[in-house]
Amino acid sequence: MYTVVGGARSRAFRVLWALEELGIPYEHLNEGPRSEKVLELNPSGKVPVLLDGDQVITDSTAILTYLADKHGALTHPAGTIARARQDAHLHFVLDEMDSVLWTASKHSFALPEAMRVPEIKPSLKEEWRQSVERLDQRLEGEFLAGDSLTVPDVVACHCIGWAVVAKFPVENERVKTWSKALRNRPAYQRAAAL
Ligand SMILES: N[C@@H](CCC(=O)N[C@@H](CS)C(=O)NCC(=O)O)C(=O)O
Repeated sequence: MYTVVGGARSRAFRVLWALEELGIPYEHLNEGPRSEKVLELNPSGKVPVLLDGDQVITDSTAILTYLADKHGALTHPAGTIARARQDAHLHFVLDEMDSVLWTASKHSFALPEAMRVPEIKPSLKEEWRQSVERLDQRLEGEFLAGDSLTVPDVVACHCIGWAVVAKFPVENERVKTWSKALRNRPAYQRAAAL
């Protein structure tokens, strides 16, 4: 039995959505970052954490890749060119989308107030605008890597939702259409209901 540790409003959502797509039962512990339970499992205090029996796996994309490889879905097989391209999309999403939003979050609420630099926001918004345009160029149609949902779609779509909450605009029509279709998937809706 898998246990997902981390609230559905955090990056744990990516893992909950993936498990719903895979149709695998799991338990969900709605723990916030740095809770006593989370610190026991992950010394950095970050969520999500996945428990596979008594094994602990940290970092949302490591967890997604583990689940996808183990269950043979949401991924191209390891060692193929298709997988290399899929992983390149994933690294793009982490470098150019997740990191921009996380830097914005740090300077909005995560860092101690005295260390926040609100003046960084306009340049992050411009970086974000460029990233969304680059995401558009990467879309192969309905998905990022081939003709079905893979790990980078999950992470990128989560970032789009995060951007909306953070008031980082998403104006590209193709990206809006792609993310809307993903959000309409029953598995996404089930995870969102958590
Ligand atoms: N690269 C990690 C980042 C995890 C992360 O930063 N999670 C946030 C919540 S979405 C957190 O726990 N932040 C608390 C902190 O940084 O102290 C992942 O993808 O899981």
